[in-house]
Amino acid sequence: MTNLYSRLSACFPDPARPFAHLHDGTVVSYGDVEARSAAFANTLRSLGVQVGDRVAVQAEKSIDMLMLYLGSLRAGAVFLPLNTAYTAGELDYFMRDAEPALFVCDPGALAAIEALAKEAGVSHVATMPGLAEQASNNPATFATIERDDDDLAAILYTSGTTGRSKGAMLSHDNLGSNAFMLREAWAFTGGDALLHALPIFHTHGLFVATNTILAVGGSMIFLPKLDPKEILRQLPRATTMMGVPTFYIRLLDEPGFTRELVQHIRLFVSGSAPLSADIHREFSERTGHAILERYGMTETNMNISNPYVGDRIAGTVGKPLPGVSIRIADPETGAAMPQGEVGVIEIAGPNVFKGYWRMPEKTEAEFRDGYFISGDLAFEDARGYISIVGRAKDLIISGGYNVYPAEVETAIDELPEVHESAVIGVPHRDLGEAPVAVIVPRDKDFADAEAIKASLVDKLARFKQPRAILFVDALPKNAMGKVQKAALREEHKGLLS
Ligand code: MLC
Ligand code: AMP
Repeated sequence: MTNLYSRLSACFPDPARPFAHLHDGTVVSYGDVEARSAAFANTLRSLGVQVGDRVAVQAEKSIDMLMLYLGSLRAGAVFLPLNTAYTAGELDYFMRDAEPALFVCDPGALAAIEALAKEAGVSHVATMPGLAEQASNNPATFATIERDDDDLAAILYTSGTTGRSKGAMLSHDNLGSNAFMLREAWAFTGGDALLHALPIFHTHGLFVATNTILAVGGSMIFLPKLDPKEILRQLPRATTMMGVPTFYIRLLDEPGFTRELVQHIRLFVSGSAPLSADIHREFSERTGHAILERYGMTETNMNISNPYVGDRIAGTVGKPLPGVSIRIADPETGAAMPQGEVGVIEIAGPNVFKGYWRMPEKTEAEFRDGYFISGDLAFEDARGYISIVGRAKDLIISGGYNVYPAEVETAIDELPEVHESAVIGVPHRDLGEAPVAVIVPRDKDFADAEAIKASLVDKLARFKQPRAILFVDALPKNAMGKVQKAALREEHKGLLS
């Protein structure tokens, strides 16, 4: 029994028990999960989706999208969710690279997606509500397809420090092993009600939150997005919540977010970006709860976590999770660093992905002795707690979304007004950090930031677009001609605060 769905459904409770409480008051039961996921699996079959085919989805968060995810698992297809912020140019690449058998989108995007799909050779396009309606006309039973541990369950695209996005291939056991390990590590039970306000096109909202709840037969309060006022209204019904640091920063801005409101909550989890020790402390003082910070990646799911029972130390991500092997290595040689010294986090275990889709060389380059090289820099203290101190990779994390400066710089450098550019992450109270572009214009008198911003609108997803644009005569460079980003970051660190 290695199809992830079969493993999860073996833990489902009585069919009448709730799985999801929706925003409009609807309750989706475990019986509904079984029936709707079967109906979606049958719908995929009827559209000709074969075992191993990719099912790409770019759609607003909905319970139907979750049921399509489960239906895709059951049908043996490979689920490929895409950030709703991606532009046509970005989607064109994903379609050509992943060659999905089906692309599912929102109704408002249908015409544009159909045009792109035609060009890219994708034969089937459907809207999420259209597919849901088809599912309603299909049988509500389906014999889940048997899959092996290493067969693919999902592909999630992640950008890189060079060039194009890479599709991280995640197997049924990558996801299954992590979900079943997390339910123990974080003490989830069928009595849990998880407040779910994360997007479901990334690891955090789709796998960490959803799979863990399914693995205990618990329930979720399923919200469309982060709306702090709505969170305050729903918290009394919840037992636990997961979020990126911006979630907790925004909750602290709410005067109604009080100790009384959350005294019954058993666990707040933060991840996907660094949670500052100050916010951790402020949260503790306000609520009496120590947020449990954990560390993960698209390629590896969850790796390191503060303990459920024991000290949750602000500014650390805790210790390796059960079954996950972590080494802090010398970035050059791979040798283990002595305790207390900074090295790169390398990860091995059943959670580590199967490689990048159709990119064997890139995959090979990111492994050493069977360990995946994360690109995150960290040290381990005497108690075995790990603190992340920086990144060897040139990456900005804005509100939990990754922005690769190389991609933004390429888009900017293509503009006729620009000679060259450097994109840096600048501290931002709400988003953690946000991209800022430092541009050397071709004409030294050119300083039209708005024109540059306007030119990027169709090229880059909104969260990748620079929050500020600065014009300079020259970029600081070292003897090798490489831009000194650390100097730029230091110079502009107060720009967005
Ligand atoms: C939205 N915008 C952002 C943004 N999110 N800009 C920068 N960074 C972000 N993260 C833009 C919108 O395009 C919009 O632009 C404006 O900001 C406000 O939009 P919004 O829809 O009102 O934003 P909001 O709902 O407030 O979203 C912010 C957020 C959201 C932080 C709540 O981004 C979010 O839910 N992030 C979670 C990301 C996540 O799940 N990451 C997990 C990755 S998995 P304009 O121009 O229209 O004003 C992973 C592995 C692991 O990392 O370890 O978990
Ligand atoms: P993604 O590629 O979207 O999965 O993002 C993974 C990256 O998020 C990691 O490589 C880290 O840089 C970062 N990350 C995730 N969790 C944490 C955390 N708790 N603290 C610091 N960085 C984190």
